[in-house]
Formats: sequence, C-alpha cells, structure tokens
Amino acid sequence: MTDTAALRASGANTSEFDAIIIGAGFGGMYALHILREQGLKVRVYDEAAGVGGTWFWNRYPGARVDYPGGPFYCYTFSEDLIREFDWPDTQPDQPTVLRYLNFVADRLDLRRDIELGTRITGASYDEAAQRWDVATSTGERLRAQFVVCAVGALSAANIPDIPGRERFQGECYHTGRWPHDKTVSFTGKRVGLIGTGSSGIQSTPEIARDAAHLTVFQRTPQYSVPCGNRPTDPELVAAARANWPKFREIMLRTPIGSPDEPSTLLARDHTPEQRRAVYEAAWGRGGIGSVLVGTYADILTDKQSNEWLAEFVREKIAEVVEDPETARKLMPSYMIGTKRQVMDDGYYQAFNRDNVSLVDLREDPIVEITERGVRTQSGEHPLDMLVYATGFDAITGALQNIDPRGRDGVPLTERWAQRFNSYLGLTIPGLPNLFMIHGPESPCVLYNMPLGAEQEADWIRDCIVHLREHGIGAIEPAPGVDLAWAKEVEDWGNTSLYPEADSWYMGSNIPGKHRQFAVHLGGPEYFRRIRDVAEAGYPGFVTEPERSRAASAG
Ligand code: NA7
Repeated sequence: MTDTAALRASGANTSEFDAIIIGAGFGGMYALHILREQGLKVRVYDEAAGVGGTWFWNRYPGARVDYPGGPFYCYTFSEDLIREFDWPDTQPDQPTVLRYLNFVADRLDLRRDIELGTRITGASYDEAAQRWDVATSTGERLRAQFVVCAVGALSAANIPDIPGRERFQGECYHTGRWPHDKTVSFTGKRVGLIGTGSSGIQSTPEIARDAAHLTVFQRTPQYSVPCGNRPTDPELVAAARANWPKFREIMLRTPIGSPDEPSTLLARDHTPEQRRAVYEAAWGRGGIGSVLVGTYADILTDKQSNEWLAEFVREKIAEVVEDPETARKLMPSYMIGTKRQVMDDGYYQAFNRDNVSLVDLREDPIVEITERGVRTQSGEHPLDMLVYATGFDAITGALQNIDPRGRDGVPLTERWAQRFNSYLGLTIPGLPNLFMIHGPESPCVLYNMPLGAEQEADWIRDCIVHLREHGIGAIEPAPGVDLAWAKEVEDWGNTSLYPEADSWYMGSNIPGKHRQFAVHLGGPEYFRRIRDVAEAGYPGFVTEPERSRAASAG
C-alpha cells in the first residue's frame, strides 16, 4: 500500500488546500507568494528546519554563488526587495544567500504558510475527485487540486555505494547535507574529501587551512577558474536600484539570465596573441561569466575554440602547482564547460601546502571504506573525517524520491524509466495538475535560477488562474506532446558540446541513470515559448471540466 493509500485507509484527518508546494527554496517561496496573491489556499512543505532549499543544505565551507552574483542572483520581481537587501560581495557566500532568503520570508510574510521539518513522502492522484492526496513524514493527510514541485535540481544528495561505506567510524558528512546543529571543526584532523566538483573544489582551501591533513580523492580533474569575488560596486548597485526595470530587461534578454552581455567574438577570428590577451583579461577579472561567457561566443559550440581555452587553463594550473606529478594529476582533458564549470578561491594553490595530498582515482581507485579511512589500491589512507563532495542525483532525483503516482496509479519512476519526459519542462504526461519548477527539460541549472524560477512560477500561476476562470478541473499534456518537446530540447542541446560530455547534466554521475541532456538551452527563447503556449490557450494540453469543488472535501 502506498503512503497516501495507507493514510486514506487510516481515516486520518485531511487538510485541504488549493495548492501544495513542495520545497521552500527560491522557487517554492516565490510560488507561495504569487499563488497566495490570487487568493488560493496554499501551503509549502519542506524537510529542512529552515527556509532556503538548496541554500539551506549546502552550507559546506567555501560555498558561494557561482554565477551570476550579487545583486543579480536574487528575486528580481520586486524593486522593494532589490532596494532593501545589501549584497556585500559579487559572489555571495552561502550564509549571505540564506540570510537573504530568510529576509524575504519575513518581508513577504511567507512563514505562516510554510511547514518546516516535514518531508513529503508520497503523492497520488485521485482521478474521480481531480485532487492530489499527499502524505507527509509527520503522518498528516493532505489534499489539494494542484501540486507544485519546487524540490530543487541539486537536492537529492548522491552518496556513492562504495563498499564498506557504513563501516567508517570517524565523522562523516555530505557537502549537500552539511549539519546546521553543530559547527564542524577540521582542526587537527585527518580529513578525506571525495569529489572535485564545485563543492569539493570550493571547500578544499577552507578545509586545508585548519586540518592536520587533507587527502583529496579525485575521479575527474576539473578546470577551475578564479572566482573573482570582490565587494559589490556601490555605483553598480545604485544604478541597478535606480533603473531596475532596465537591468531586469537585460537579464531577461541574455542567454543565461545575467546582466552581462555575452561575447559575440569567435575565437577563430583572433590571432593566438589576441586570444591570449582576451583569456588573460578574463582570468584577471575572474568569475565563470568572464571566462566562459565573456571571452568568446563559440566556446561551447566549437571544439577548437573550446580546446584553446582549455589549454590556457591547463597552463595556468601548471604555473600554480609546484609539484609536477601533482600538476599532472590535476590536468583536465574533457571539453571545458561541458561539465558544470567550477570556480575557486585558492584550489590549485592548496596543493602546494605540506598538509594536502591528491589521490588520482583513475590510477589508484578506491577499493573500500574501512573503519579507519579509505583504502585505495595502493593502501589505506587513515582518516578522522570523511567528506563526500559527490554531488547529486541532479534535476530528476528529488522528484523521483517522492515518486508521485498519477493516472492509473502509475508511479513517476515507472513513467521515467526510459527517459525523463515532460511537456515544456513544467508538466509531466499522466500527472494532471502537477507542475515543476526547474524540472527536466527546462533551462534550470543553465540559467540564473532565481530568475528562471520566477518565470516558471508565473507561468504556473497563470495556468491555474486560467483553469479556475474557465471551470477546468484538470490539465495534463496531450499524448505525444512530450516527444515533440523532447525533440525541441534535443535540437537545442545539439547546438552545443554538452551532450558529448560525461557530466551530471547528462546523468553520467549516477550509476544506472539513463543518458539524457535534460536541460533546455533556449534561455529567453524557452521563456518566450512557454508564454506563447499560455497566450494561445494552452495548446498541447488536454483538460477536463471541474467536476465539483465539493469533491475536495471527500
Ligand atoms: P558535482 O559537480 O556532481 O561533483 C561531484 C564530484 O564527485 C565529481 O568530482 C565526481 O566525479 C565525484 N564523484 C561522484 N561519484 C564518485 C565516486 N563514486 N567516486 C569518486 N568520485 C565521485 O557536485 P557538486 O556538489 O560539487 O556540485 C553540484 C552543484 O552544486 C554545482 O554545480 C554548484 O552549483 C553547486 P566525476 O566528475 O563524476 O568523475
């Protein structure tokens, strides 16, 4: 029996809502605000003890916004919010982003409709009543016409199934589930860090500073660029506050929702000397935007352009890392930017410290985790603490963990067994009245996520208002539209080099996950596309008339 069926059978009291929102991060909080403005009865549920979603959990040392930064990685819909919060840095750290989200929760009076410490454990669609039955970890029974899944694209932590994993007797953490109830101290400890994505690379210098010894276990070397964090420019902030609609308009127009106009130069049109000057200037400024977006327009579309930049970064690594053998192990070879681009503040420099060592897992793989440390083929590395910086079952994992059952009781994991299908990246065939923010086949992780969440939530609100105004009780994608949408997403993807890489964009980091580039690369084109669908009266969807509002009392 499913959680929801068991609850129904138990006769537990039911709380009725128009909409239930899962997740109290950027997307869920905004969705609450705008759905409430429509007079809907809405409640947000989140497992965490505080608001913030991804920014609640990812409080590992060194966590920062990668791109774009303050004051442009925030809600953009309200000039008041823009004016009232000061971003100290261009790449805000996690405590600042979390402070901001708490400020917004108070400022918009969101907390009274947010239930924290409550995980959604299941959801099933009652076709007759046109309602979702939702179960929680606290045993509550909920019922709502609409479910908005704002569960986070980077929230289902991936802890790899390494033999002996549960035997380790020391302290053990995942960067994406960093504890809030205690301060983790590295002082005097032998720390092992598995994983060299953003989380591993950002935390390496921080851990190295205090630990007796840090051993970094690296499976794939990365190209990391200097993060270029600096105090926010007061003149820029003043200009943004004075002309916010103009700044917002630029953000809505650029490919990834940033205020920076992307480069239009092609690397081939420059001489090697010109290219070096462009790369050096970007490297000096720092930041992912500068290096990947601000240099040449064809880095993610032209292999030669990509290789020129990659070679430049490899030279930088060789310049910084003193030990040639360590430098060799740190040299990446994949196409730069096709895995999530990483930025750092002293990552490569950390390997010049006496208390930091690197294990290249391609040459010396992990055999097992023991009570006392990590055993690789060459021997045991004794550890007091093990940090998993091993990422997430990205984009799809969190929703699959809830595994909502739509029409005919079919669970989502079954529907997604072959591919992660959606329509518009916002809805899923067979799951009426269920919407996603940052779902698969939306721009999600390759777009300014707060700005993307706003536009997706606006679409969801407009759709719900449309349904209510037209006496429609249920909406879902028409048969086959998901295939046409998949083709559209694939066509966009094939204009880039992303599909050629092994990355979490492709699902390659999770054993058994199918390979699919589940990100829509259209940026502003995507948002125009979904708005067009709304304005045209929702072609591609099938609807049912509202049976009875009273049914929700059933
Ligand atoms: P990422 O980018 O997925 O990085 C995870 C790292 O962990 C990456 O280096 C992986 O190597 C490594 N990994 C994963 N599984 C294993 C196993 N089994 N053994 C060894 N190493 C492993 O996650 P992050 O948390 O760093 O970053 C995610 C996003 O969060 C980031 O974009 C920021 O926006 C914040 P691989 O490259 O797969 O070989």
